[in-house]
Amino acid sequence: MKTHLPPFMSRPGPAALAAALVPALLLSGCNPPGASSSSSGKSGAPGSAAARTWVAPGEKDEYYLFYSGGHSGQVFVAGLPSMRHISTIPVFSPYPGTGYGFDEETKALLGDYAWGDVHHPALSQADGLYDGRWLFVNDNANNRVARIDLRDFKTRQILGPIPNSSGNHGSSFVTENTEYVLVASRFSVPLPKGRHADPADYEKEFNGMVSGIKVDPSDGTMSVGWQILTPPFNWDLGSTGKGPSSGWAFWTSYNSEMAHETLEATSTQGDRDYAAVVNWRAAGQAVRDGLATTLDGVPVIAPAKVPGVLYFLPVPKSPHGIDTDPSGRWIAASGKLQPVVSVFDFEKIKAAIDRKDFTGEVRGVPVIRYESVLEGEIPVGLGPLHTQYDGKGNAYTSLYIESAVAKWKLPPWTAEEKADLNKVILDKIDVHYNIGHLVVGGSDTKEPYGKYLVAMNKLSKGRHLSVGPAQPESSQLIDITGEKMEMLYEAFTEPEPHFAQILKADAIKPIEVYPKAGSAHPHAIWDAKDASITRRGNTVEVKMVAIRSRFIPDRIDVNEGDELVIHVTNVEQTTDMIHGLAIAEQNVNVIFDPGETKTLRLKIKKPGVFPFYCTNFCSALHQEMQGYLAVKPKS
Ligand SMILES: [Cu+2]
Repeated sequence: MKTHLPPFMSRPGPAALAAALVPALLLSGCNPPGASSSSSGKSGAPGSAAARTWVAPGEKDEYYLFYSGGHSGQVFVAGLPSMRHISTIPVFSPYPGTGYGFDEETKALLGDYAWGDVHHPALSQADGLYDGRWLFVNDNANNRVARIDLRDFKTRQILGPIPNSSGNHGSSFVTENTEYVLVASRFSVPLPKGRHADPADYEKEFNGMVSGIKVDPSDGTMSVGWQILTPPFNWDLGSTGKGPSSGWAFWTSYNSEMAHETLEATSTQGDRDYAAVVNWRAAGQAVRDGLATTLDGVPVIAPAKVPGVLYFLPVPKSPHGIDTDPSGRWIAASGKLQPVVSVFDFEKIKAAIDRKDFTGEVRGVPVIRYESVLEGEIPVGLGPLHTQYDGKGNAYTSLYIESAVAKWKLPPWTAEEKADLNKVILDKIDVHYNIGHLVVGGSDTKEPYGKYLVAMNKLSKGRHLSVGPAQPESSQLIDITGEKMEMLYEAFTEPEPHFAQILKADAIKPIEVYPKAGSAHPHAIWDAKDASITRRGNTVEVKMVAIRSRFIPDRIDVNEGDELVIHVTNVEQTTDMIHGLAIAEQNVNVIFDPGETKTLRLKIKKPGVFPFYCTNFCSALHQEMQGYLAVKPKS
């Protein structure tokens, strides 16, 4: 490691700061061979990178980073630039850490599923900017969309399985004013769901779907608004329009071949696949005009019969990402198997649609002429996947095969640049390794923050202490404020981040407690004197108070075979004063935030005495916060 003196060390400062920085210095200073020159930081000063990610104890990060947790079914929250994991938000999977999935309210959210596959988080927007209200995430496996409320960082709704749609990969993409969360099906199935068809008849019998999930502006409640029936193309990633492309949305597909087996070979035959160009405003209008047919309770639009709703746009080759720039004019789509990003001009797309500049149609859906709407093919490198924007005219594309991020310049280009688009590639930085998604804060808004880029890498071999045959995923923080990208920091996460969103910390003000005033929970009790145990037939209903350091009541008597219902209110009004209720051998662990009321229900299956206790450390007398569930045998 070079021994540059980090700039801050020349200033007087707490010795603790310097000492604490040493590990960070070592981390960012030891770039392996193959790292690009820019990855070691300005003039090779790792201390500079360390100082820029250093958030001292007691200090707060500038941004939230919301990572998708993939098949963990969760969302991870980290701070930027420190990359410190600060919270886990369970969405599709039970999580004992917060008691999620143990009480009646969250059990009902999870329904029949014990997991989900979170891919693409999307922050709600107002007028094309993050409004800090909600985070939407999709479940690729079970065709659902969830809404997290950013007042308390809790999952408040899970919608789905969405009718007529299978493999919800192509979501969540939020429109400019959160009118809709747009989703598209990755896997096609015979419709209506539940109908059997031979996969050999895939092309004839299977269908894909684009869905508009309507969002109630008052409280965020989602419902399926409409759907557009599509050929079984395997829709992939999408993005929504703004500015000139306002009212439109785009998805790539990786199986325009409509192959149904050995896709690795059969779906990669064509030099181009189709992207969907969807006029979602027109789709909403078509439904209001009565042009849809109801299928499984949802108005479904057949695009051949409703012109103007759907167009196809060829994109090379087996594309993955398609991303609209902050102006809404430029749309970048990447072919995994072709080392270019195709940049389309939405003005040209609009003009081509208006003058019917089509090369044909597929099932009655016009195919827009590629050459007429292309602005240029940027030779970014191998395995381009996703593109993000900094709001200063630059784009950043992840290169899976090359394990790098390419920075390039958006149009307009000079004649000289246009003649050789290598000239618009401004920088490249190595990442470790095999990057999938990348995120620039606010890239999908009108005004990106443009300060940091986080590379989410699929493989991290050898980058960390070994934890056995399975390695954590790696995420790398890159400073994009200068001409050259600079590698600042590397962090590891649980499986498996697919995409992330970055939100300015001051854009939200989470609540500190659930206030007693205004508590509308029907079973909330705020005073120990209101605690009760009531028997009705075989059901025993308990209203319980949790307070430092007691459960009231702390003795519950029931009979074997009873149904026990306990409503617990944590009457604390101090932030972070959490209690939990675990009952031994009953698989119960419910956690109560201050001011929160939850209900748990259990069938008493065996006699005996079952201690219960507080699981969340709450005071010096936390150990004493316990009680007994005494169960008399049947006979
Ligand atoms: Cu407690």
